[in-house]
Amino acid sequence: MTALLAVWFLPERASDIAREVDALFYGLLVLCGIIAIGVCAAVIVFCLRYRQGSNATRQAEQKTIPLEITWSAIPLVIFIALFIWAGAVYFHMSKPPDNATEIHVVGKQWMWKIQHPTGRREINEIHLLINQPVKLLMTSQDVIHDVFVPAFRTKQDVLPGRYTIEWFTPIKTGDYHLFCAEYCGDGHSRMGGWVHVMAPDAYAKWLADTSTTESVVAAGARLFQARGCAGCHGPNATVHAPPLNGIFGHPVALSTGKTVIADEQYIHDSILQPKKDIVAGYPDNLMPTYQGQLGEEEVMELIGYIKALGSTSGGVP
Ligand code: HEC
Ligand SMILES: [Cu+2]
Repeated sequence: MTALLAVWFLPERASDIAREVDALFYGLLVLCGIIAIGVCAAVIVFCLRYRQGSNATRQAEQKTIPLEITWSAIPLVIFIALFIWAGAVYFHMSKPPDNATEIHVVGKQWMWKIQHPTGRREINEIHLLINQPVKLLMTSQDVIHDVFVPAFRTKQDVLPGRYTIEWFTPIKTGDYHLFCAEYCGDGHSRMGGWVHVMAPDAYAKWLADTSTTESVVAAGARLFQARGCAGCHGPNATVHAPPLNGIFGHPVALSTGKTVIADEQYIHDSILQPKKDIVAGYPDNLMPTYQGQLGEEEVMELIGYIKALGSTSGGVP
């Protein structure tokens, strides 16, 4: 039945989450519909029964407490159930599986810049393999944008200076519209493109196209040398800087006594605003800021490289 309704009202369902989102949507729609019909019916019945001149009793009800408890308790149970249902869908949408392919997305007025782990870049287009979970690591280099793929039922703001993620598993081959869903200036309506979900053989053919030069990790490694990071963080550095091997995903003690997990945002901020969080036991004025010197795409490549560094102790090789 919901499949039939989806055909009528909603765009195609091309991701695994779409089914859950639609079920929730129709659940709410049916519930609201039942309540709306009930209220309208009550209005009509009361209009007729208590119309001027009718001889219905107009005396106030004496014992109203049981009635009030009933009409409070029933909606409470229904709303808590809805909360749990929606919460379950929300948590599913916010936690990408470990085997998800990570794709970098940078929004700017007015285009989407995409980079695959292989290093391959695209603009306003994303080629994906069917049934392979995808995690988009997203940021903006100017104003707030928003990645919206109706067929996947996923939508997430993309913010300057901050990372957000969006993940899904495409389950149907085809071309699906990609929109920017946050008004971002003149060219907003043109800021969109296509997501191409491909079968394994077509995807392999697309991948084999050799326009790719270096992988994200290789590009990050190159930047790490070229931008002087290795001069301080490398194994032969004479400077007192923390080694970066294996820090990703692990706790870091800060000079304030707090401990944070070294996630993408932490590393991003360490590079662009090094004064924000100082690692305990290290000088606070040594690491230069790369604000204005490294673009968001380059910072993402550096993060890709730092993520890939093994957990061996000592400096960066
Ligand atoms: C002049 C030396 C120097 C250079 C160049 C430098 N860093 Fe640092 N970096 C430091 C020092 C010192 C710290 C520790 C103090 C702090 O947190 O600011 C640090 C901290 C960090 C941290 C946090 C480490 C942790 O253990 O939590 C990261 C990530 C980082 N740097 C990445 C980079 C990257 C990427 C580059 C190149 C784009 C770079 N650094 C260039 C000296 C340097
Ligand atoms: Cu936009």
